Amino acid sequence: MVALSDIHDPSELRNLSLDECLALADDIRTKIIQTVSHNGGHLSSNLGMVEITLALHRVFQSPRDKIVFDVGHQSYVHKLLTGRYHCFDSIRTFGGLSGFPKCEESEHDCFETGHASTAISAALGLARARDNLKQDHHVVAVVGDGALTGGMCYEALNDCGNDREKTKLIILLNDNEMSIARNVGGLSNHLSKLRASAGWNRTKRRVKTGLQKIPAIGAPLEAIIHTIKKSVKSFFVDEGFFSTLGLRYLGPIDGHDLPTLEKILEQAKLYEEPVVIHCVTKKGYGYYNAERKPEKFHGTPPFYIDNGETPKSNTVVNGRVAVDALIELAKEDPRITVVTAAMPLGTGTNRFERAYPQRFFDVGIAEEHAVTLCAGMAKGGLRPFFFVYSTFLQRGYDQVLHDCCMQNLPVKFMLDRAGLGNEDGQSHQGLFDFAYLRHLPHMTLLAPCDQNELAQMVRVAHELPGPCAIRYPKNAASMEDGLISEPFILSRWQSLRHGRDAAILAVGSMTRTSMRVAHELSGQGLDIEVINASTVKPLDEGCLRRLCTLRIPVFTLEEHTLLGGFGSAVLEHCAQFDLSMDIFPIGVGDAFVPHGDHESLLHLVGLDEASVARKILDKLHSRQIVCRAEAAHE
Ligand SMILES: Cc1ncc(C[n+]2csc(CCOP(=O)(O)OP(=O)(O)O)c2C)c(N)n1
Repeated sequence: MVALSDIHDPSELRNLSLDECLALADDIRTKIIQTVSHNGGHLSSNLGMVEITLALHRVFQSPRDKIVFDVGHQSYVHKLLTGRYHCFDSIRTFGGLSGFPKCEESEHDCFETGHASTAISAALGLARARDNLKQDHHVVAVVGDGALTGGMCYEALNDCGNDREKTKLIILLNDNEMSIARNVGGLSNHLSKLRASAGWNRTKRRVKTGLQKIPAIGAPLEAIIHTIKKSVKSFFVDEGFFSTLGLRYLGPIDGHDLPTLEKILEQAKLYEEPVVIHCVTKKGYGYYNAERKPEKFHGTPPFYIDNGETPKSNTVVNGRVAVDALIELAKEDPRITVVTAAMPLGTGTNRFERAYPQRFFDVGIAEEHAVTLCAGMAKGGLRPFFFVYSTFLQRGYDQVLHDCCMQNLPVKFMLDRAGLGNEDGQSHQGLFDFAYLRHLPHMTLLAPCDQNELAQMVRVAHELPGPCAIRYPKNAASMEDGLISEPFILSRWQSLRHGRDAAILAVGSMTRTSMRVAHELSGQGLDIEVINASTVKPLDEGCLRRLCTLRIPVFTLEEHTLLGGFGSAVLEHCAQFDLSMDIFPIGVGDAFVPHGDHESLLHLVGLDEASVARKILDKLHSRQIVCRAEAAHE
């Protein structure tokens, strides 16, 4: 038997017997379970993808043939089979393998993903490039039924069905009936009907025997296609969605049945047009705890393999604080509704669903739709709150602008996972929200420094007549209570510590850092004021004027990109209103930030306490403020 550690290239898989492949499948599952139990990561999606990935690599010749994984969170098996076994233990750790496809890691990763529903568009683009450049290889998009709730998929499928330009493309739909949570919506219902109307188990058997009758590869093409049509047509039933779009549909087939998968993929290769292969899998397949709780193990922190438990933590994540505050408010105001785009658990809004099922809406992975849905709700008299990760609202930019802000509608955006600190890496860092929201007329932008302030902001945001976004990180660590003593007032920044040598205008999670830095620098005789700039738009003009009269250097500090961020806002304001001050923005530079633990990433971008202190000290040295302070101290 061949060991997984001996597979250095997917081409080696093609010589293996079925038994060897099945043994390999077991090894892959064991390796993934062990690694994810240690590092955390996307477990159940990958366990469900083992046979599909083996089949893909046995039938296609990567890297010549291109395989695009939608979202990319299910690419661990692919990584193990494409020469990354020996560094797989490092997955999702700082400097280690990414949890998503990364072109720089391997020539077998042909397109980078992280956000959902992009694979069909990307694969169609690769296919059209192939056609125009007169190349000859296969392109496969691997898409989950959850990702298929995203609007981009429909735009791409519609384009695939374009009669004039039909091209050779394989879309492998991995249908496990789950997004992160149970999948939602009409298409999901349609897939269920396909499974049911095909008489799923019966079809499974018939397809198997039917396919066994199909001649082996190398038989004359026409004979093969004729046989496929005869044998496949009677089993595969879609007269609905995909066929209507002009796409050939094959399925449903058992996505854990390796021989059947390989046969179907071989047949799909023969079509000169787009083919959808509908595979049915079980999320978490092969690990009891993940099969039982696929949502919990979709993206899991480290856990104990024997019982599936995660180490207990006493911290309350910030999202939960925000949702609980809203649950309270919703008692008083029946107009409050909550919307999520397929993230009820991650955003904590499943708690709101339990309290108010009729006022909760999971729209699937459909951020653009969610925003305009909220705009419609607001126009219709409701008070919607859209809980969404900062990075995923990037999708809904035009909807925020065009549908919410232009009409000044009371839609509230609760931006979770703002800032750094994500093992998921570049695609998931929440570093751009101020920049993509700040310039929109009517928008109010808030960033609490602790959980108490977050809860207060929910109430204040609710009372605002227009759109408002509150951004907060997941981690409670930088947001534990105790920083603010006065109530939150819109556009009124609170001074948390007085000082006469310099001031730090700190935003959100950076407020605690600023307090520590100021404390540390006080040991060197520096007296630094720390201001909690919790309203990022509109700015606190009074505070800026006061700082201007003090004539001290002002540092802005934010866990956000410098371009277009809070520091930029302060600079722009001061330039516009002739407030003459020395302003030094500190934040994230103009580069994508990779994956890693929060501490390492803060250090990497220079936002850890030591780096911030050094930056401030250097500036003050260069301005000779340090020498003055030292002299005064002595
Ligand atoms: C635009 C966007 N919104 C939300 C997410 C978060 N997310 C990651 S995977 C996932 C579910 C994907 O479900 P599916 O495609 O069926 O794959 P499965 O994990 O079930 O195999 C979601 C909602 C995302 N990656 N991108």
